[in-house]
Amino acid sequence: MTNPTLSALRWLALCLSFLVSIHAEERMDEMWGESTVKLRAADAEKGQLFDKGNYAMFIHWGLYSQLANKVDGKTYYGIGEWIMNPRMANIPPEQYKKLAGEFNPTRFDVKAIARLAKDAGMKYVIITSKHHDGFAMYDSAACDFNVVDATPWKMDPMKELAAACRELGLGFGFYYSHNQDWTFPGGGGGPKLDAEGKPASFDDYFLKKCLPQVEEITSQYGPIELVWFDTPGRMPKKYAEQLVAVVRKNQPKALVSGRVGHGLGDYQSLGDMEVPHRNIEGMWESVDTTNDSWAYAWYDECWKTPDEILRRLISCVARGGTYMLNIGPRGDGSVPERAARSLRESGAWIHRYPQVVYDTASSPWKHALPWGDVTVKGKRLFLSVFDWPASGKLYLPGLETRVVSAKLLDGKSASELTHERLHGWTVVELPARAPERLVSVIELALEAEPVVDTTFGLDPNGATTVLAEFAEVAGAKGSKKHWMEKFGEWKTAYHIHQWKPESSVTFEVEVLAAGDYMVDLNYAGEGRYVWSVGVVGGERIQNQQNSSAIYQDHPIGWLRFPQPGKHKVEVKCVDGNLDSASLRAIRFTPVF
Ligand code: JFZ
Repeated sequence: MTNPTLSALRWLALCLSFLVSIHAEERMDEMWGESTVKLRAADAEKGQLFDKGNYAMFIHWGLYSQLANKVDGKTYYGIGEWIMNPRMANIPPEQYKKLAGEFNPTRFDVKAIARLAKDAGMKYVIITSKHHDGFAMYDSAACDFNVVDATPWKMDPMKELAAACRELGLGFGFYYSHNQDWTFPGGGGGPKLDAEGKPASFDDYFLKKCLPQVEEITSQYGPIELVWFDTPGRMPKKYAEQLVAVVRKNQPKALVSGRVGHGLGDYQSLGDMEVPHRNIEGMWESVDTTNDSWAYAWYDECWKTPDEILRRLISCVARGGTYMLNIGPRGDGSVPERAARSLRESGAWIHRYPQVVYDTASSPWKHALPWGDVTVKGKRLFLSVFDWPASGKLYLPGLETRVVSAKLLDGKSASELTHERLHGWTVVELPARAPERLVSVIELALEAEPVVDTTFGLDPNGATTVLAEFAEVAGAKGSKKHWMEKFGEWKTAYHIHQWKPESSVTFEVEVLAAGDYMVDLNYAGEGRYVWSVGVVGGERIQNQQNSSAIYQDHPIGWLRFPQPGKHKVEVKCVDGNLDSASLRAIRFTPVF
């Protein structure tokens, strides 16, 4: 005989779980714009915003923001949150700590910032809880060098910001500098002696401040999306393991950034300000900033346009990653209006084309195309056209799956486009005018999931650049190089160097038609170089051009491709200072 109460309870539980799943589906619908997300019961929430939202707001805000890179009337160029560091203004810790007494950001508006992230199309917000300077931007019992105890403002912005984000269906999380702490004795890069003049160890910092603060930020601000640990340096693994354990204990559904160190993160964090050129497997993110500094810098008006934001976001998602874009509020808490405008305008586009960015798969071409990039949902390809062809034709190389239909989207409706196959290329007829000022989208419906030959097709409409990282290198070396434009403003390039007379660098390309193409080489070096460029089995050209310390395009000449199809193009450096020669790309422009 069944127990009527028990069966009623079971029925109730079943109904509740069903309602929860509908709510979750609706919530996901609301978040992704369409219910393509199948929630995994086990971790329905863990990493969904990261892995399918693909776009987040980063915020660098602290005492450094009020300096805005100017100290005693002198401007220090570079990333503002490093202003106290010896490599910037070299402010002694005790002098820096006095800044807290002036911090009164009355214009910090949590609802406006959450609304900006929402309007931007971002799915969660990650804000600096404690950067390398050691100042906690939340009410910390572990250390009184914090925004409530040490400032006239006496407010904890994080509780309200977390609530404002949740109200708008946004995730929330923290950046935390776990190794570097320049004002706490024993912290990485911090004082070596404590207030009593006794030597301070890293253990002192870790046990008195770091570990308790990570406990605080993961237990006092509700559910968080992720903890963005940063710059582990040479922090021993045991410390990182303890921090990860705290996150797992308090926030089982939160992700831990790759920069926690020792491979303990849930995903890979790429170097700063870098969008990769080839697809990367697994969960990873690019972090970038709306100008060139993470924290507010008075002089930095070098804002990314809405178009640049969309191109970097779409290409990051097309490579398989998540794009986290930073704003640096001023010392008074206000958000630079130009940054906000770029975020809103690019966000308005995202709200019209959610299917291009959210819950999409990476491009089967595994690299960008000359005119734009591609994201995928099952049998649908979204061609994001950054540069609209004046010829009225869009050329898509290598797609081996049959195209059932082609449509031009305009955010509200779709218009059919004619398309044909030509020597293995898909050619789509386009109207003269692009429907969008920023990025226009063509949707291709395929008869099956896309199968693609990823060879670089040389666009008949115009220039195609093939980066050195896609070349076969013999007798030279290909590797990534990083440099700083201004301090902390990192740039990345893959280059081919250590040339020898017998070095051979080969690019495989495909042409739709036989004909002449103008060849340019993008390189840096010292003095003049003689380059030889040849189609294997065909014409070879040679020319001498000068060079400079920065990468520039140099014309080599017209090169003939004898017939349609695939060709190998070999580049040799025949003469010049081979030790300094650094090749970054080759560019082909059809000559008709
Ligand atoms: C770090 C911080 O030092 C910086 O202030 C900012 O917060 C940034 C987001 O993160 O800077 C880094 C860390 C790692 C790399 C580059 C800059 N990296 O791995 O190339």
